[in-house]
Amino acid sequence: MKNSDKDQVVAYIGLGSNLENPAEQINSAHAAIAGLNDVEELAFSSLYHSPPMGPQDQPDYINAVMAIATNLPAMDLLRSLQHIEHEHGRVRKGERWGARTLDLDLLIYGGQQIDLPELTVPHVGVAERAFVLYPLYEIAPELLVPGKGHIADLIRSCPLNGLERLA
Ligand code: PH2
Ligand code: MG
Ligand code: MG
Repeated sequence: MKNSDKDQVVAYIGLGSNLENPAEQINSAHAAIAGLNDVEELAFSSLYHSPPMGPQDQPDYINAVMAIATNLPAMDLLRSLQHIEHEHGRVRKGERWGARTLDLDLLIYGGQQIDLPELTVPHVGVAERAFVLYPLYEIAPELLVPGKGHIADLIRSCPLNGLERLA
């Protein structure tokens, strides 16, 4: 079901890739998200290079964060993001934190806190992962992360862990 315009929310999406030309995967996913019905792009961060969190026998990642305004309910947005992951050759192998061509995480959906088997918002990574927090801070330095606090405070207790912003 589609929400009406008055239900438009600002949402933030985390993008990550470490296979098959990661920068290209991120740029292509950016275009695919911007092209979704009922989604309007508000901002897109720089690309960031980051060492893998989790298993170390995998390539480094490219990460970015995108802000959108959308009328899509959170679960519909999640489905659309999963569809884009699939189109980019994402194969779910069941290995936690393993390599992937494209990972799209719904980080924040308006002021909502969602706790469903399939969807936790804000995303668990928002408060503690440098490759999420720093790109998010770049495009939303005043953001209040629902249930977690002001982004400036979260950044202060989050070391860079090798994260580098690409020119
Ligand atoms: N995503 C993971 C696992 N590890 N490491 C980095 N640097 N960036 C990611 O996006 C990432 C990760 C699972 O989603
Ligand atoms: Mg992820
Ligand atoms: Mg994911």
